[in-house]
Amino acid sequence: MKRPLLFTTGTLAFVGLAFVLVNSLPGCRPTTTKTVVTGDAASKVYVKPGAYDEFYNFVSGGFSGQLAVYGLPSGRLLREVPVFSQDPETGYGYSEETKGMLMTSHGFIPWDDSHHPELSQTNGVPDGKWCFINGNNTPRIALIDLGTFRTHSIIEIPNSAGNHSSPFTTGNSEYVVAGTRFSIPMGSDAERDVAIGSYKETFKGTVSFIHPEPESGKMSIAFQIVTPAIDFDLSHAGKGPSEGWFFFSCYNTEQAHDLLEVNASQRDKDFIMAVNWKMAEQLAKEGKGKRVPGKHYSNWWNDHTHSSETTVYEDVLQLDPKDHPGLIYFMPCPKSPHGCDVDPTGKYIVGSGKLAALIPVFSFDKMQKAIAAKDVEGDFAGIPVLKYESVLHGEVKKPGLGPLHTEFDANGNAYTSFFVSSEIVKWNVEKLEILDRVPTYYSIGHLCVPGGDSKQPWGKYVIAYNKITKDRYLPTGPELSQSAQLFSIDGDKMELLLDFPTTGEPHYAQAIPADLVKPREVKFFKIDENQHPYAAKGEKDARVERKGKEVHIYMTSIRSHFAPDNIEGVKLGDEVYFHVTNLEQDWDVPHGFAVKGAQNAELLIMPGETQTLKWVPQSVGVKPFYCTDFCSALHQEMQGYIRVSPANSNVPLSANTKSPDAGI
Ligand code: RUQ
Ligand code: CUA
Repeated sequence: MKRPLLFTTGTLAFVGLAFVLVNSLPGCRPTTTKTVVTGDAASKVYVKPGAYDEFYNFVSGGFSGQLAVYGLPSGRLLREVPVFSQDPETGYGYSEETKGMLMTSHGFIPWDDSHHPELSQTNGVPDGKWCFINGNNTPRIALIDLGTFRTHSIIEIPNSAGNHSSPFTTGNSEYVVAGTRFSIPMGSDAERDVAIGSYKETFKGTVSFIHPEPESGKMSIAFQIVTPAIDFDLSHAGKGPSEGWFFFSCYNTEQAHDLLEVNASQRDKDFIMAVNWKMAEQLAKEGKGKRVPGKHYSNWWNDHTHSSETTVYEDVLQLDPKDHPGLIYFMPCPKSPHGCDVDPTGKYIVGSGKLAALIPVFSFDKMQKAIAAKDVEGDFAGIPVLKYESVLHGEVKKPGLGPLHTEFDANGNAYTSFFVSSEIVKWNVEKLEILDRVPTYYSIGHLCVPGGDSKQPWGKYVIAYNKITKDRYLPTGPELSQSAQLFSIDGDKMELLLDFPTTGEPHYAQAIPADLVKPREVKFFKIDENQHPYAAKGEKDARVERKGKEVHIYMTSIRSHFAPDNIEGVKLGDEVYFHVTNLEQDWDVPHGFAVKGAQNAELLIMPGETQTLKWVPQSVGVKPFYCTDFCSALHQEMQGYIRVSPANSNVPLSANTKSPDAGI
């Protein structure tokens, strides 16, 4: 969804003439074009054949629902990890084992809109163990295991709608958070069936704290804090001195429920909400709060049974800040803040107001003093609102138009993206001085510095994720792929090195040195540890069994044959389950499995794994099946037949399990 304009005329008045000028330029091309790439840029991104990239870059797929992994500095696409969307290439969400990963209280959901990858952390630094990502549409958080680069668990967030402010992590991944974008009515059916016009009285927001178990990666909701009805946009955890707090940007403090474009842009300032999560954790431990209705699914991938497992929860622990003074505070923040970023020292919180002509930087220290001195300007729906001047470290003046997101380097500098003026601006956090600016092509959304939201940024690059591509690549019809741009930040001035296309719509992204991820790699699954109930751990186990209308085929695959490879005795009306075990015990030898007329997908089975394709034959005849992944010189011979007879046939069920390995 590439929208050339962030706002329409209804809101232009707020930003003024400069805004009109920029927006009326074709393709938002910045006026200060600096397209010249210096001669040695190519050598800085060149990764010679056979050599590895220095960083992994985990990039959200946006409306693709997936997570893409690129190498940096080359910009090479290494993998697309299926997360929230079915993937016929691997069978994810189609195989009997993986379908459960996409189950929710709304039933099976084959898609979502994923915005923010967030790496797990130890002591405030990304550790290369997991990558989290949010699903916006049907509120969920996924955890991707960086040993397998597969989705390992997905939890649904109840009492939430539009899980945008998510899944940012605390310093030791004790929690990842989920703040609702849309406030909604909650509770019983009668409490939820209310007039939309009663928004202010009956709607509520929530922010949820999700705990991933350190060993298993199973996720559960530790507690949920209920808030006045507003929209939450983004968030980040405190660190260092601000460890124990979480900060969320909020807009629509006008509490509008229609025409938000205009009606949620009325107030001069919205809020950053500060949450004392250590206090919330303590309250939860003490049994405070109450369990409220909130049915949700928590799905988990078992690497031994090669199957998903689901726990369904009926309720959730909710804490109401009205009962617990000190749990949350609001800090006024100009105007419709989007990004909410905490610098590496943990002393400063940056709010980026989409409609603001400055960047406010808040001081955690001042915030604590204001809380102690009860230095409030009033309350919002019962929640104390601290005084802007009292919590402000200072403002970056005239930084650009439409600030969205900020990342940091290790030298006290911040890099803020500006959608409207289409640029990255570098500034000093302590001094609030602008140091440099570079144009982006075009209309940057998020940006990423390796480790740039952590205690210890690795720096080196800033990558822009742009919403509009226009003339940057060869045309591909009405839709162009979105684009990323890599800049060096080693010197005082940012330097453009590379453009590369991205899949889906990149929102946020994170990058980590490859050396922190590589040692964790799983190269294959051990066949002895395969506990799949339908595994055939060797060709001697290959067989066919009938249970009423179900035919279960225990099938093995190894270079370059299936056992069994000829099956007879299936009848129209049967449901056939191909349980295929890949017997290989070597890296990078998946086998595929496809059968003619299958209405779901293929399977791509990793070494040592068992996966199941359900097939309901629609006609009589002999149907072929084959391996879809070119696995050996005789890959094309890796094939077989299954005979389908009429419903009343009495062809006996039989299977040819002879194989070269068995000496035929
Ligand atoms: S968003 S482009 Cu993170 Cu969904 Cu800012
Ligand atoms: Cu197995 Cu091709």
